[in-house]
Amino acid sequence: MQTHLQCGRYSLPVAATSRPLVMGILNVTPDSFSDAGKYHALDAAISHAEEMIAAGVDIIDIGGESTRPGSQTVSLQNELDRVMPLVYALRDCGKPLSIDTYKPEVMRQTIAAGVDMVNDVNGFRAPGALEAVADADCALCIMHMQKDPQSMQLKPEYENVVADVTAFLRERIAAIAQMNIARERLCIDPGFGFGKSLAHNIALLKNIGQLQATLDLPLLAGLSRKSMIGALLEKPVERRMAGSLAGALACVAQGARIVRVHDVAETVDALTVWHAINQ
Ligand code: 9MG
Repeated sequence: MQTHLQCGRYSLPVAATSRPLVMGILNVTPDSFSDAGKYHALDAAISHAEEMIAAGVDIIDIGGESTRPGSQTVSLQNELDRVMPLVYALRDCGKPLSIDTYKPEVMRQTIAAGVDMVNDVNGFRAPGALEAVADADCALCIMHMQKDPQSMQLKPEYENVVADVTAFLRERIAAIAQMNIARERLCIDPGFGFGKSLAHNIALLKNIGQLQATLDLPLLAGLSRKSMIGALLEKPVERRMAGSLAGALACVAQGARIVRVHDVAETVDALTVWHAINQ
C-alpha cells in the first residue's frame, strides 16, 4: 500500500509505521435560518474547529447535510450557504479540510475554495461526481452505502456483507481509475451504519483487515457514537465515547489508517498510546 495519501495541499502519512490519522467531524446544520442563527452556527463551528486543532486533529471533515438514518435532504443552495463560509474561514487553518457531500456542485465549489478531500458517503455515484473531482488534486474517500439515508436502515440485506462491500468498492475504484484519477488520492470506507444491521456492522468490523488487504488502499473507519455502539452498550448517544474509542482501536488494530470521530482529544490520546505500543 502507498505510504502517503495525496490530499490537496497536503501529503498525509498513511503507512503502518505512522500514528493512525484522526478526522474530526464538524457539522454545520443551523436550526435557525435567521441571520443571527447563521452567524451563531458559523461562530460555533469555527470555535469547534479551533478546539479540534488544539487537540491534534489531522483532517477536519465539514458537513452541511446530515446523513443519519431517516434524515432529510437539504437543497444545494442551503448546503452551500452552510459550508462555504466555513471553508473560507478555515482554509488557512493549517489542517487539511474535507467536505462531506455527495453533491457534485458542492464538490466543485468547495474544491475551488480550497478543500483538500472529498468524503462522499455515496461513493461518487451521482452523475457528474467523478467529473467534479477528476482534475483536482484532492483526496477522495469512497464509502459504501446501501440505498440512501432515508431508507437505508429499513431492511438492509446482503448475501455476504464483507464480499458485497468489497465488490462495491472494487467497482468504484475501477470507475475512478477510468477517469485517470491517481490511486494515491484514494481511500476506502466500509460505511458502518449505512444500510447495515448490527450483525452486518460486526461482520464488517471483524473483517476490515481482510477488506483493506484485498483492495490495498488506506481504509477510513467511522464508528463514532453510531447506533451500533449504542446497541452494544444500550446507551444514548451522549454516553458512547468509551465505546467509540474501543471501536476505533479495533479498527486501527486491523489496519485502518484514518478514523472519523467526534471526540478528537480522547481519540488522539488513545491512538498515541496504541501507536507507541505497536511501533
Ligand atoms: C459523513 N459520514 C458519516 N458517517 C461516516 C462514515 O462512517 N464514514 C465516512 N467517510 N463519512 C461518514
